[in-house]
Amino acid sequence: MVRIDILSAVPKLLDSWFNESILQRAQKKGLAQVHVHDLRAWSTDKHRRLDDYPFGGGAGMVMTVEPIHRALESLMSERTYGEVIYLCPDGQMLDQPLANELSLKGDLILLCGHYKGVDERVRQHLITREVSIGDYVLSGGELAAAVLSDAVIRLLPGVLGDESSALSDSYQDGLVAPPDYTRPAVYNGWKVPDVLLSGHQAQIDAWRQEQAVERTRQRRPGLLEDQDR
Ligand code: 6GU
Repeated sequence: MVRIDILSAVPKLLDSWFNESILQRAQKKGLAQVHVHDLRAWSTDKHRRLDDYPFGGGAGMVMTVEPIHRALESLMSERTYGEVIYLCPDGQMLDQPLANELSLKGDLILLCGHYKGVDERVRQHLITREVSIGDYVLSGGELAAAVLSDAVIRLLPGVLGDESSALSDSYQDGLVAPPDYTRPAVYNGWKVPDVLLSGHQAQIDAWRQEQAVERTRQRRPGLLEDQDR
């Protein structure tokens, strides 16, 4: 059982997400638990504020250290976490190898930034790692936390129906996935490749491998370069 605790200033953004989809199945099967916490619960401010003006001036607000520190102390007094991850646009880029690594870490805390982000001392002293989901800016870390949780939880043994399907994902072997087809064999004159109907498994496997390599060359040539590293 992997437990993911998400700290957010806007927890209701995430509640519906984790109560649907594959993630709900994983939770029902007892393979994962996701707990979304409202950071305001740890604010000592009389208005439950989580942010304040930046020292030195400038636009935007900064999330203060204290509620985050108190939230982390409270969670970490209950159990040991493998990582405390701050989601931010300048973190390490999430890719499949990182998702694989995080799926082996045990319980995780995900801290969602908002406004301009958090006081730098949170990043220096309270977290173990910083992750981004891509080179674009979102208005908060919640979507990134949902993306990261999905990528990690679906890798846990037993979450996907077909045990092999997480391993045949795009990117898992450093290639994008080959094309899939289902019935009918001809639709509107559009035909399924003959080899897939041939019943010849070795030829089918070879065709899929060839397609995966060719598609990777066309769409994600960088993945082929990464394999030489
Ligand atoms: Cl983790 N947070 C925000 N605010 N923007 C992002 C991101 C995270 N990853 C990519 N863009």
